[in-house]
Amino acid sequence: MTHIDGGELLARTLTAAGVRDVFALHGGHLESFFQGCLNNDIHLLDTRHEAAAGHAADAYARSTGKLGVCAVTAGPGFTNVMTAIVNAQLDASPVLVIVGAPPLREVETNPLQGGFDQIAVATPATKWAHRVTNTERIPVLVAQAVRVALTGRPGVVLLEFPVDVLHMAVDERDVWPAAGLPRDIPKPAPSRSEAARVVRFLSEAQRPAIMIGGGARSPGCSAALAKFVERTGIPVVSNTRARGVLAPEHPLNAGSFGTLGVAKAVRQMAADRVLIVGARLGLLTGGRSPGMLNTDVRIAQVDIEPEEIGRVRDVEISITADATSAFEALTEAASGMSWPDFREWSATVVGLRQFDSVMFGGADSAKKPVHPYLAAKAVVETVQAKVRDPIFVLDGGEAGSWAEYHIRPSRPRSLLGHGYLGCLGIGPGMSIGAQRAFPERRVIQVTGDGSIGFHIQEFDTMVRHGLPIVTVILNNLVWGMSIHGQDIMYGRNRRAITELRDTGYDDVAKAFGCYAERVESLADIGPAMERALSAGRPACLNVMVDAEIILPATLALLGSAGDTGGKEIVIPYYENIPART
Ligand SMILES: Cc1ncc(C[n+]2csc(CCOP(=O)(O)OP(=O)(O)O)c2C)c(N)n1
Repeated sequence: MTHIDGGELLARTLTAAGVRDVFALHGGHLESFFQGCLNNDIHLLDTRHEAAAGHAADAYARSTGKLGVCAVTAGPGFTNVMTAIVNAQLDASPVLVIVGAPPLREVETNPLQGGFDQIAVATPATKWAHRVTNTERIPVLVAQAVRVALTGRPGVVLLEFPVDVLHMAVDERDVWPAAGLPRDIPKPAPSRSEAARVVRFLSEAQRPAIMIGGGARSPGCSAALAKFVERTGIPVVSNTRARGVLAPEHPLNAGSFGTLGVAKAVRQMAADRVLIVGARLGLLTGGRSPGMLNTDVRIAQVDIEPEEIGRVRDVEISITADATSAFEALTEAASGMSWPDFREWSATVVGLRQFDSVMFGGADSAKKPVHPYLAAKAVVETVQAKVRDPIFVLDGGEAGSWAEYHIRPSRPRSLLGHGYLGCLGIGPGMSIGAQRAFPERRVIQVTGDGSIGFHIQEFDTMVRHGLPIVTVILNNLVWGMSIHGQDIMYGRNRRAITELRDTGYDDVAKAFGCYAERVESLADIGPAMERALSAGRPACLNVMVDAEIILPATLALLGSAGDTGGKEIVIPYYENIPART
């Protein structure tokens, strides 16, 4: 008779599911699992805060498309990881969170690190959250968790392991095997008639566009999408998560969703029909406002999650499908058809994708502190010139967006940043997760001086684990996006809690063991970046940038830049409220 404990069962099942890496921070509640990881060659990467472990697991998932896993202790470990859970869940990232708990045998005894219901807290924030109460069933429940995380619209699953359940040794013959570990992820496809309808719908457009989101990162989608647009001549815009699905130099790549707004504002040309694939309607598609899409735009939407289709706006054609299968079916339906000539329209939108250079390209390059657009350009262009297939992680309020203007990912899953949670402080953990997933690629984090403060201690994790991440802090000595909004709404003499000081973040990074520099002029940024990239260890550049420059998106998020002629009550970041008189 062989006995086996819960931690070993958990580690073995994860191994069977293909898990090789777990991001964690120690807590005795999970001790038998950590021992199981040692036995099963699961690599444990320990961070200095549980949120960073969660963000790392999330980034591992975002950058690979595979399951990301983190393990945190009962009580405070769980509450600390909560932010990362919500951040991943809102962006449909497949993450398994393993959390400890006091012994089942001791419930309601005011135990250590207990006294509240973790599953009740996690349930509304996850796809599935479950308390494992029986050691013999660990493999089958872990298999179920993996399946739920990865199939349909991916998401976060949380399994709570009370310490007695995890440390209990059971007779191996009583263990339920890990039935149902996913082999292939199901890929629903449109029917022929659905595909034909979409193709007809697009062929009757005058100014059609394809909008792709995170769902378009599914395997094979890049090739399927390229084939479809080359057949039809329809330009493509993407949100941050889908950047790189279509090659940056592709003649039909019109950049970000924002290009559609620019085409409206600058050329008075609006898309009349759009096909939205794997992207949710809402914040990122301009909400209900006509800034990006006219209110009468006609929409066909493809999503793996049918409930998502039609949110905020009316959708004429709804299709439940995986993005790759959808583009394959559409290409088939489109073959043999003759297509209208969209060249003038597509050349217009593609030509506007670098409108930022019109707005900011002429900024004074000798000025100190440096214009953030130019600083970010120097950082990103140096990386893109020196490094093959870098991964960028964007954090900060405005800082990351300044960098995003310049980033041209040559493949999908290479640009990680904010999603619906809009959560500052994701950068260090995400960089760690991406670097662990791709040890041979370079990971560059661009963040703000406010944001780096949330998890500055993760420089220690980078150093201990030999992760040569380069962190660039665009330092404007303020909470930039916050102070800009505050100034516009209430005036510069009404500042409240939006100012910071000239902290030596580079000194802090050095103390943790990083290579670090303070950079004050534009001309120094490129060479400093080269030194950081070749330092052979984690590095940090503290780049002084001009606090007076406002990111266009900050103005857009304030609606009418705060000047509504008294007709609206300005609500930062959301729809203004009409003032009824
Ligand atoms: C965790 C969290 N706290 C607070 C906010 C609100 N917030 C949004 S942008 C911003 C300012 C960011 O400042 P910084 O990181 O210095 O970047 P900058 O805008 O100056 O580039 C703040 C405080 C948030 N989004 N997330």
